[in-house]
Amino acid sequence: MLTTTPLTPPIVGDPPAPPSFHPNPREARAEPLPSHLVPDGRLITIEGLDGAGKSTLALGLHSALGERGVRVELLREPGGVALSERIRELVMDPAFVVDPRAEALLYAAARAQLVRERLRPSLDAGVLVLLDRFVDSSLAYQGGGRELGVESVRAVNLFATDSLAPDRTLLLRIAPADGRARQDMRASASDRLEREDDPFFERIAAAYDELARAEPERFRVIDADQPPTRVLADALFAIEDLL
Ligand code: ATM
Repeated sequence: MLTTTPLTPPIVGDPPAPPSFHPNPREARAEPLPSHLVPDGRLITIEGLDGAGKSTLALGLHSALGERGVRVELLREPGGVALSERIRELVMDPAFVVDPRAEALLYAAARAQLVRERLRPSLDAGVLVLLDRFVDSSLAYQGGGRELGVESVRAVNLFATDSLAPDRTLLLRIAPADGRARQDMRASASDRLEREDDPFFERIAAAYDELARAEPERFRVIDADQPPTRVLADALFAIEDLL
């Protein structure tokens, strides 16, 4: 049985180490590295329908990479920083009826803040960032699920992220009915999106498949209908070239 571990906000790993002061001038020259010598960080995003096991995989990858000595940080969307966590509460609250365009803009606003406040600085400091959902979620959920169209949602998100794109995207693929069944096994109450009907999730699944087909270099599709240890092994294999 799949075990899902709820992510408590904000999801963070080890923050980039601050530059340290060395009384010895030789050591001081060695650190911090000039910016052109700091290796680029990597952005790895994890995508899929609710119930696919993204959060379990994100936690597994975070500890596996940490054990290998990789400087890695785990964040989630919407969320990861205080403002975006507040937007998360709003956008997932079943008490609101949210217009699809407003919904797309709320996710984009949360994303813009995360990029500016956390994501860009970490990548610039050479950290590998694991991100549980990113722009592809908006393309699939709002572009496909809400039928706003992938290209219009993409345009809003290019603005929001200042065109930041993942180095690799792991798509956990699961049949919508199986994702729904896993969701139903959770003790927590359904959020606003989880209350949508089956065709909504079928459109999202189709949009994800289309995105993966369009960018085979960036996407790696992983069968989510496997034990979590197999999913983790597949994911590690899928990012090996970036480590
Ligand atoms: P998680 O449950 O994976 O944390 O995502 C929150 C919800 O927000 C999820 N809902 N369901 N079902 C997917 C949805 N979502 C979007 O619709 N668009 C987005 O851009 C993002 C990041 C999430």
